[in-house]
Amino acid sequence: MKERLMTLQEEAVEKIEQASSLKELQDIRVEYLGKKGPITEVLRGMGKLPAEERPKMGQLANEVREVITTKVESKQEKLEREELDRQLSNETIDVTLPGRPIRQGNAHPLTAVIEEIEDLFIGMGFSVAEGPEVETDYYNFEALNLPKNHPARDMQDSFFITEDLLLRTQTSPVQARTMEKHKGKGPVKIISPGKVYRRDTDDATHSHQFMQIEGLLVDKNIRMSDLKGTLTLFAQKLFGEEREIRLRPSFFPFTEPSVEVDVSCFKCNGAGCSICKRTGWIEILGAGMVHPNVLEMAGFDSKEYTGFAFGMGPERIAMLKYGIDDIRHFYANDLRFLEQFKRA
Ligand code: 2NL
Repeated sequence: MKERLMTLQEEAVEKIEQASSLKELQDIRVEYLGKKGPITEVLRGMGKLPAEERPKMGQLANEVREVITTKVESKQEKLEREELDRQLSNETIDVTLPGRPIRQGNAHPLTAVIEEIEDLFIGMGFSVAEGPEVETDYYNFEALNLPKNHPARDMQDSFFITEDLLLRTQTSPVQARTMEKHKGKGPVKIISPGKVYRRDTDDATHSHQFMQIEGLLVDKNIRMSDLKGTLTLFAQKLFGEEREIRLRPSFFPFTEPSVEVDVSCFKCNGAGCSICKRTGWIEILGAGMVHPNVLEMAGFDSKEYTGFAFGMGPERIAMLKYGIDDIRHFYANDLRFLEQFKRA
């Protein structure tokens, strides 16, 4: 019986050492130490032994069981450690790999130009004003000295929603609304950037929806020279310190007198080139002294107050500044176009 026990121990230890997985080890433990295993069997057979041998044999059987149990436990620990090491090495993170670049967007070129213009005027004490894109006939036309059936309305083909509502054709209604809120007391000093709409057929230089920035200054003793000085600074900020402006007589229903404003050509410095069509001058905006009718309708006494106003198309400014040849590029959302205007 003693020999049988020693053989079992040897056999079991051998198998345990060979075991290569936790499952295999578990099976070996059950095989040798389980209720139906050989050790239990040996212990059951003890009844047949002479009484004086029983304690010795019992002790030996327990020792064998103890040896196998300890072996299984240490082997189990070893296998578990190996499994963990394997997992850890499979899951290693290579911290030296370069990171994936985060795609960074940039401001739309129109947004960049509009914000540059806003910054300039904010720097001169103007505020930025906004208003509705769906406007009443009154604020879009009548309050700007364009009564119903006036022929000057033909200059702005419009999208009407009802008899009395339309998509604004200019941002001037924002100026009219702001003047009204001041209840006849100056100064009013605002610029109004925003979307405007005209019933035009889209081509390289026309769009049914485009941006406009208008400016308005109403106070006592505002003169044409204030307009010229303000717009000179504007032209120099956008097109270079050496620029000059020139005013040519024009007509707008809401200003009197009215002027077109040209900037000396930033490409040829006035000598004449293809950009300025050999004139040395580039038209950049329209302006004038606010018509007394417009001041009166908005609640200002035109004997006490005067003002200047101007309006420009940021698309045109951006096209000139960056040499863009088609207004439709601004609205096509083509990244090959948009990514060329990363702001510093
Ligand atoms: C242009 C010309 C202009 C104005 C806009 C204005 C607004 C009020 C009163 C008087 Cl409330 N004037 N705005 C004045 C002159 C010209 O725009 O060619 N824009 C693209």
